[in-house]
Amino acid sequence: MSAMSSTSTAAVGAVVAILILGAVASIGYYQFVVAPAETATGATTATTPAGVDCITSPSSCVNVTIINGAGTPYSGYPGTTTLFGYSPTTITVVIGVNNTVVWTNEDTTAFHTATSLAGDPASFDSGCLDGVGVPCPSSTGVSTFQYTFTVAGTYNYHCSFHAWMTGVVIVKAASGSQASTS
Ligand SMILES: [Cu+2]
Repeated sequence: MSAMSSTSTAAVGAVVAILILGAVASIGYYQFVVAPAETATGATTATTPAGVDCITSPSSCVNVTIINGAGTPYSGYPGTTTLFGYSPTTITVVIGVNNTVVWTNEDTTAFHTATSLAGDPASFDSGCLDGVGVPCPSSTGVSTFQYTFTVAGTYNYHCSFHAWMTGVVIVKAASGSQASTS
């Protein structure tokens, strides 16, 4: 009897442990996935601006795909020397019209980022975006990144993990309100 009792005690302990882990995971899911703007440090970031819902307002947004095979240079285009990773590689957006860009990692071979480079008019960084079946080392289940450009200019960006992955976002001022240089 005592053996059975200790077995069921252990079973109860395991269930309790699983429940606690589940609660922790749920809190983590809420903090980092459901409410990414409220980071664990309490700092708000500019990476998920409020007010732009690309699902309900797709015309406000431009989609960029991180293509399958981007983690291996040239693999997507046998025989070419063209560097690649983002599709379209170069996009042009207009402030107030379609200046929210959504990157989605569709690569089944690697996780990636979309990260601005020094000299850009403003900075952005997706952080690690999960690949399809390829979670980031500290994955929170995020494979898309949305950023709204509010400063006109040309942005060169890259993947922090793969130097050959580069892209360009050309941001134009809204027509009739050219940016002043004075
Ligand atoms: Cu990459």
